[in-house]
Amino acid sequence: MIREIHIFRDGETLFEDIIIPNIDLDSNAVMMLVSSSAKKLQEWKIDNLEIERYRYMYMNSHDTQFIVTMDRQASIRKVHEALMGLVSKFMEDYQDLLESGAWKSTDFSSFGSHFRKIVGRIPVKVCLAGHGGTGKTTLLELATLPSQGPPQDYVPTFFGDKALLRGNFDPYVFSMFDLGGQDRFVQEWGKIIRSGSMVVIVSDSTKDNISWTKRVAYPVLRAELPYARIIAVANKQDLKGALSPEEVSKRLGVPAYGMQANKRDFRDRWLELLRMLAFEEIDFHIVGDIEVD
Ligand SMILES: Nc1nc2c(ncn2[C@@H]2O[C@H](COP(=O)(O)OP(=O)(O)OP(=O)(O)O)[C@@H](O)[C@H]2O)c(=O)[nH]1
Ligand SMILES: [Mg+2]
Repeated sequence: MIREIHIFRDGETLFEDIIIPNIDLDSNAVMMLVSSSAKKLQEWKIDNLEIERYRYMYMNSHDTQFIVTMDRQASIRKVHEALMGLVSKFMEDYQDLLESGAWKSTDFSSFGSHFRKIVGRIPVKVCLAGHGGTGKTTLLELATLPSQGPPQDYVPTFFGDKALLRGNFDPYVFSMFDLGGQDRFVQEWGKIIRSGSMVVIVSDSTKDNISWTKRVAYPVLRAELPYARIIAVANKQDLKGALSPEEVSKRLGVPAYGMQANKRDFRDRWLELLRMLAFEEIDFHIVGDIEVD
């Protein structure tokens, strides 16, 4: 997922668009560092710098530095292509201005719509993980097949499934990866979840399921997606004896949100949870930082 773009020339900011603010790092200091390194790059060469859970991908063209901030975990190849596309478009529109010196008094804000359009072309990968029968496919269909209503029967997912989800997430579009949670499929997760930006761990809010999640699911997620964002869904809140979301949170070491995925009424809540996770407006964790007893 691409989070920000900054374009600099002669130490001045020509354009910037911050879709999700970075609350962890001193962005000005990072931009100073990265832009000074970008200045030394040959025309059309791309390099990148990783810091914590972020990746700064940068390029230099016509003495102008382009820096895209992305999730460290997301696909480098796709963002690489996006950056090339962005710089080509920028040069198409503004190369003459840059060469004439008129750039100092130019308003580059109309570049924002191109930027956001290109951001929307890379679906943000969201992984639904959890044991068999906890409600992952129910959640997928609750989100992506609104007219049909969530499934009431349990049909185990083989390997995994995926579907595109558009919603109130502009400029982002989500690619929802629904993993097969039966034990024999968990060994396949590593391949399926690669370059995921966000993980939703689905629990049926029972003690047994939570211990399975910690023992079986966490090691795979840690190995493959250490920098991804994660929340938990404490599903099946309607069942007698279901642990409360607070209790599920505490035991899983990840903020958990209550859900009843088999009820249509919960669709808005589910979509809003995904939106808030994407824009970092709710409490979440980073996979590699999960602490469990
Ligand atoms: N009572 C109750 N049942 C639910 C809830 N959410 C889902 N279910 C049911 O639980 C079962 C779960 O099925 P799936 O969503 O297919 O489970 P899954 O996690 O995809 O399982 P695998 O594909 O094997 O990993 C279905 O029968 C759902 O209707 C809920 O909140 N409450
Ligand atoms: Mg399933």
